[in-house]
Amino acid sequence: MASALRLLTAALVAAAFFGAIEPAWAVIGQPAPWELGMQQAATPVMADIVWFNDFLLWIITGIVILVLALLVTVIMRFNVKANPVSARTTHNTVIELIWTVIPVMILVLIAVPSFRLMFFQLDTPPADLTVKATGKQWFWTYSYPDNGNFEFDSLLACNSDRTKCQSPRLLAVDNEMVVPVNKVVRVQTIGADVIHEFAVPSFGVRIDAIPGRLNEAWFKATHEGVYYGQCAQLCGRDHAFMPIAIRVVSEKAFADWVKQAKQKYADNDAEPLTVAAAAPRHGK
Ligand SMILES: [Cu+2]
Repeated sequence: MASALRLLTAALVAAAFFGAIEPAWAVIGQPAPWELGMQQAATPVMADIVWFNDFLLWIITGIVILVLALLVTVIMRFNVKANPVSARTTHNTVIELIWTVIPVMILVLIAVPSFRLMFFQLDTPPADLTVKATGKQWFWTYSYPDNGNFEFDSLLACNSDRTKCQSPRLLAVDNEMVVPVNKVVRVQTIGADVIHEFAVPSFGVRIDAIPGRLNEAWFKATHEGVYYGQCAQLCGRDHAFMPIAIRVVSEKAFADWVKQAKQKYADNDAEPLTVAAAAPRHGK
């Protein structure tokens, strides 16, 4: 018993320790060693998700402590030794009202910010630009329909047997998706072969890419930088090797990039947007 208690204390101290120094290791937009919480928020939606998570944690903690206290009271005060003659009470209107009304109030307290967050996340505001992300086995193709309609493939930046990879390993890609900072970006997702999922943790974006169905999500990145995500639906052999990398840049840098990208990916223009490529096209 004592050793179990010591183990628990050690675990709690370790958790507090790693929790406390987490920000020192955390790099925005990607996972960090020993990370316990969620990735740092880079969009207003993700900031709200983090807030809601913490809010629920407080409520859950309160409920767990209350239930534990009730259980301990029952065990100590109403066991056969402490209370040999049990009471015959079967109904108590006041307490029945309390244990019905209070949980309902707690649920309402949770439901209001929960629904507000859901609408915030799912209701796309007027978008400044649209990027279409097509999930393919096993890479992403990004199209920019309102910036010249160019498109390009985004592949894992590793050699063929994945012994040498660019950093961050298994997240870096050859051609990043580039978007301007502080702009509402509408992401349309579709699958070209099987179901994939466009998931970027620090943006609070997670939306299926389904063949034959155009899905939509949005984000507004508030800081420049590179943000990483991964395909989040088991989509076959190389599911783990089709990361998402989004570079958020200033408006001017974005305009420059669009100019270059239009030329660089010009030969992709004639291709239909959602046809599955037979093999990843390198070197474009
Ligand atoms: Cu996938």
